[in-house]
This record gives sequence, C-alpha cells and structure tokens, in this order.
Amino acid sequence: MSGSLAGAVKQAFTSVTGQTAKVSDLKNDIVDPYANPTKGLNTDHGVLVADTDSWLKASDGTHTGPSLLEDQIGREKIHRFDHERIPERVVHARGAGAHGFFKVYDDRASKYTYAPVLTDPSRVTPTFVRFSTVQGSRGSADTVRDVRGFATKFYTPEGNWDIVGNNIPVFFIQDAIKFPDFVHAVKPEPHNEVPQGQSAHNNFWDFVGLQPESAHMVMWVMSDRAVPRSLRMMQGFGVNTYSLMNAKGERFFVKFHWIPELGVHSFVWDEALKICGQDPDFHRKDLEEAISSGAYPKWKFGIQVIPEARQDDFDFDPLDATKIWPEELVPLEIIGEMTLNKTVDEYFPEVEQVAFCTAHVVPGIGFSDDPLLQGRNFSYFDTQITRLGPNWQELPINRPVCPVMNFQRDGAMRHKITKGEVNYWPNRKGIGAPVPTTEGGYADFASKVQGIKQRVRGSKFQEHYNQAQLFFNSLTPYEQQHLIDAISFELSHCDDPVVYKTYTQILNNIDFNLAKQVAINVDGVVPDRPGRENHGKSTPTLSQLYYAPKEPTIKSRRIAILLADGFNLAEVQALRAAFKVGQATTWIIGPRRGKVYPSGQTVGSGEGLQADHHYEGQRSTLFDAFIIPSGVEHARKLSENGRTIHWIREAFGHCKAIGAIGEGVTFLKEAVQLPGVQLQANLASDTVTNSYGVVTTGVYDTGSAAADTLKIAQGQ
Ligand code: HDD
Repeated sequence: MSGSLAGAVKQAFTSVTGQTAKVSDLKNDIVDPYANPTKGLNTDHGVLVADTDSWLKASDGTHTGPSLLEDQIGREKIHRFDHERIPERVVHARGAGAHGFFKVYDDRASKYTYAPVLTDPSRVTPTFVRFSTVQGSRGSADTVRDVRGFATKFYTPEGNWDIVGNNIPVFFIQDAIKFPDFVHAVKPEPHNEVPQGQSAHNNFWDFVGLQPESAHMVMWVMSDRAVPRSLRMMQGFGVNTYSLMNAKGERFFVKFHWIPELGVHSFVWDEALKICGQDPDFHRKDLEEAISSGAYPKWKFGIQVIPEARQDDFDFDPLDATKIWPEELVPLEIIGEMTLNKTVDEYFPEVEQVAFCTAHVVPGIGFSDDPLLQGRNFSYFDTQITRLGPNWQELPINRPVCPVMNFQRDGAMRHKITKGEVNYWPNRKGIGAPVPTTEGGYADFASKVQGIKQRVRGSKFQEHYNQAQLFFNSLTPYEQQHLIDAISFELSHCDDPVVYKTYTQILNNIDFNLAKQVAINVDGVVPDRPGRENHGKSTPTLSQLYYAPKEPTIKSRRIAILLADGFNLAEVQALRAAFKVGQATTWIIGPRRGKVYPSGQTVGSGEGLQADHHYEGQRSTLFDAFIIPSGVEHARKLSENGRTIHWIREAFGHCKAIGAIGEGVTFLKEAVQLPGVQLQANLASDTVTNSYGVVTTGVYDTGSAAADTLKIAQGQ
C-alpha cells in the first residue's frame, strides 16, 4: 500500500470509531424484511411468488393429481433446502459468537512491537469472538467437560489479526503432526460413533496414556476449567508462542492472555451433567442474555514476553505448547481490554461462516518455531477451503475493514468484481495499480537458520511431568478433589482394563495421592510409592480463586425467587429492585407460569405477580442463587411440594447461594435436613446469619432493602 493510501485508509478507519467499523461494514449485507417490507415473497431470481404452499399439479380439482417437475418455484425451494448444510468444523464444531471491540491502555507495548493494534491507545479495534467446545458436533451440548475455544478476530486497518486460542494455556501435543491422531482419539470412536461431547472413553485415555506429553493438559481438562459456568467467566490463552518485533528491529517471544472481569467460575460436575439435558444451549443463551441486558462481557488483555536471547534460560522450552511460562519467571503485563457488546443478527453467516487462521498476523507480530504453531499455520487456511471454499476471506464476516487489492482471482464463489486489464505482477501499469509496498508492508524478521534436516523435537521437549505437578500442587484442596473425581468418572467409563490401568500408572508420575485415590476408585494399579518425587512447587495463578474479582459482584447472575401463593409481596418487590441495582437478573418461579398471589390477595382473582416459570419448567441448576421470602401459606405450600424441596436440596448440594426470610427460613431448614448438616438459621430477629453459604434473617426491612440485599447476595 502506498504511503498516501495507507494514510487515507487509517483516516477512514478511525473516523468510523469502535466496533462500528466492522458493524457498519456489515450493514450493506444485512437484510431486515420487517424494517423494510418488500412488496412480497420472491424467488431467488427476484420474481414475485403468489403461492408457496402447493406444488404445481395436474389436478381435476377433486383429486390432488401428480406433481409436475416443471414447477420451477417448487424446484428452487427444494434445491436450496437440499444444500443448506456445509461441513461442520472438523474440531470446535459447536460455537457461539459476538461482536465487540479492543483497546490498549497506552503505548507501553511499543518497546516490544510496532503493531498499532497493540500500541496505539487512540484506536478502538473491532473484534469478533467465537467460543466453542472441541469434541462434540454442532448439535452437542454446551456444558460438557471439554476445552473451550476462544478465537478472536481483530479487524485492524493493517488487516485482520486472529488469536485462535483456548481457555486452557497448554495443549495435548507438542507437534502438529500428532493432531490428526489426537483428534481421532478424542472424537467418537470409529466403529460406533460413541461418545458425543465427552472424552470419557477408551480411545482418548488410551492415546493420552501412550503420549505422556499430554499429562499437563489432561490435568487442566480434568479440572474445573473444563466445566465453565459461563463463556464470560473463563480465561483465554493464545497457547502458542508468537513473536513481536519492535521499531529497533528487536524480536521477543510472546504469549497472549485474556482475563475475565467477572472472575473465573465453574459448574460443579453434577450441575454440568444435568444442564446438558436440561438446557443444552445454556452457554450460548447466557452470552446472548448478558449482552442483550447490557452486562457486556469484558476481558483484560495481557502479554508475557521473553526476549529472543533468553530462549534457553528456562528449564522448559518456551516454544513447547505443553508448557506454561510461570508468571514468577515471566510476569504478565496487562496492556488492554476487550468488550463484547453486540449479539449476532443471524447465526449461520456470522458464527458458522466466521473462519480463523493462526497465520493471520499484522505487521509487528510474527510466529516462532513452535512446531504446533507451524502446523496450525498450514491447517486453518486449508480447512476453510473445505468448509467455505477458496474465497472464504471475502465472506462478510471474514473480510477485513481495510481495502484488499491483489491479483488472487477467481475460484468458486468469487464475490468481488475487480476492474482493470491486468491480473499479474509485474505488469505494465505500475503505480496506481496494486504494487508491493516499501512502507508498512509485512516484514519477516530476518534470522539465521541452520540445522540438519531430521524428524526431532528439542531436548527440553522430552520432560512431561514437572508442570503437570505444578498445576496439581497449585489447586486448592477442593479443586484437587474435583480433579480426582473427574478422572475417576472418565476412567470408570473406559471398559478396557489396559486403558485404565495404564493411566493410573501415568498419574503416579504426577502425584502419589492422586494416583492412589483414582486407582482405588476405578480398579487401576494402586501404587505403593510415588513413581516420581513431587517437587512440591506451586504458583497462585493456576487456581481459579486467583481471578476472583476484587469487589464481589452479582452482575449478570441469575437469581431465582421461589414462590407459592401467600408470599410477602413487599419483600419480593424490594429484592427485585435491589438485584436490578446490582445488575443481576431475577426470575420468579411459581406453581404455574402465570399469576402467583401474595398474602392478602385472593388466589385466582387478585392482581398477583407474574411468574416466569413453574416449578417443573426449570431446574435449580440453571440459576446462581435463590431467595425464599416470608409468608405463612407460601412456606407451608413449598414444604408440601416434592419439587420445591428438590429445588432447594439440589441448590444446597451444588453450594449455591441461598437466602431466606421469616417463614421461608423454616421451609429452607426442613428442605436441607440432610445427614451431617446443622444449618444455623436465624428466625428470631433481623440479624443476618450465614451458615454453609446460606443466608437467613427472621425479619427483613424492605425500606433499606437495596443495600442489605446486595450484601446478602454477595455473601458479605
Ligand atoms: Fe485448532 C479450529 C484452537 C491446535 C487445526 N482450533 C480451532 C478453533 C480453535 C482452535 C479455538 C475454532 C475456531 C473457530 O471458532 O472457528 N487449535 C486451537 C488451539 C490449539 C490448536 C488453542 C493449540 C495450541 N488446531 C490445532 C492444531 C491443528 C489445528 C495443532 C492442526 C495441525 N483447529 C484446526 C482446524 C480447525 C481448528 C482443523 C477446525 C475448524 C477450523 O480450524 O477453522 O484447522
């Protein structure tokens, strides 16, 4: 791009600020039949259609008669329908996406890179993010145990930049050549296409047992990280090692991080399993609900940087994707943030057709010799050709917001029409036509390469257990227990003893107690001594707790108020108002979807309060917290109903926040009368009692409700 053209592009881009640069780019492609009604229904070639309900027939009026092939309108409809499906992604098939924007706080990263997207604080870069699960197909459930994809497209004036990351910072394999083997092993088995949306089967555990480089990643996938509460409450990682180049011509290795504003939170396994059936679309609905209600998901953006000259200074190889860079050794520098503020208008053209590519970088950002990244740089472009055709980058969601001019031409589904007599370079036209530029073009970092051609991996790539131990050691005791339970669940689903006996032996290289407990649970090989000493090191940044927001928040949390007829209306109104202030959403759950009647109103004829769901319509798993207000009749009816007792018992078992007032406390106490549970509950005064995370009070001052309720909901 010539200098003057580059300037004009930058100006055009920044004048349309923020996310609107991409959103407005898409405007011409968006059809809204409701906002601009056309005269009628058309065929694809624009002819008005009078009847879209009956195929053209040879009928005598009494009998239907044969359908005629000559009906071009019927044929067109069926042809188009027959070809609606495109191949789903070979991995990460199920996803949800949203538009947003990215900003850096200042220019501090300019010591590492000259990429304006990372250094110019006046820029608002439009982004599109697609979150995904890996194993399941497009129709699988959201809350399965799996890695989550976190792929971000930055539409910059210098071209598109994609970070195609995950919510886990490491990967199963070190070298891209193993990817087909790994994916075949984790996907449904070839003979019966089982299982869907999970790794709990022989082939996955067989493979990882024979491929010990996956040990570290297996720890992460069996931890709570793999059952996130929300796509908005997980970290994102670029995983691979990229490079940054600065204006002085120096090069740095870099890892990219996303840190969610709301903290990192997970389901307990039992909840995740149940939601797979109760609401398989839970995560994509949660994303849509948050953005639509104005609770925009936000992440801080950080980089870890290692100067090229320090590559050999660590006991791990910084180019090995099965290793993290511990933050004690390589600090995380927070340089910006991303907000998602717009849901998609139509799923297929946006979320299904968005196509990422690790090789999409902009000037100032480059690659490294990370052997996983090198293979990925080949694979992504290639897979889009199968999914979307060779002109996939012209699709509205994928095309850059800066001009694209070159001599790539033709191919299936070419959209653009390019003027001019020449489609090659060099050509007689020269300046004025697209010419390679000397200013602002992508510059490869000039580096010396030497070696002997051979199929090898670096010497530090041979060590597989140090960081698996580091991760396990860094978890809190309950996080460790969840991990032990998860591996036990998965190995219990493997029926080949070779598989589960091998894996319990692998575990003994990570932690003796971990291996012993799992082996006892699943009939594995119970060790009598550690397979390898535990180095005992830990680091706080690996536990989810580390990311808890500084101020507790109920923002975007789903709070259910459980009601029966005869409840205290003033309390419910005060609670709802308080939750609204805290930006939580409140849901009234009653005996019927319709009016529920407070004390003082006649059931069936009072003004009532509209319930969002009835007891059978939803389950406790779908909410973060519960409130049971006071009311004599209401509490009695709740106590008599098996389903409402189950709501509260299940919520209690899942360690959810539960609040109860007055007679509501009596119901709550009865419902959670479980072996070993001695709930301290306050029935007598307005003092708030907190026991097992259950918050109770006998009397509730609805006048000062807002402040109090927020404190209660935040567990203070
Ligand atoms: Fe990959 C999709 C993330 C290794 C080959 N990958 C895909 C997506 C994500 C990742 C988030 C979904 C993108 C979307 O939403 O459209 N993949 C990763 C991460 C990896 C990784 C974090 C390890 C660091 N992937 C990896 C390797 C290869 C691939 C080693 C092949 C050599 N990945 C693909 C693919 C996919 C893909 C086959 C399927 C659909 C697509 O690309 O667009 O090319």
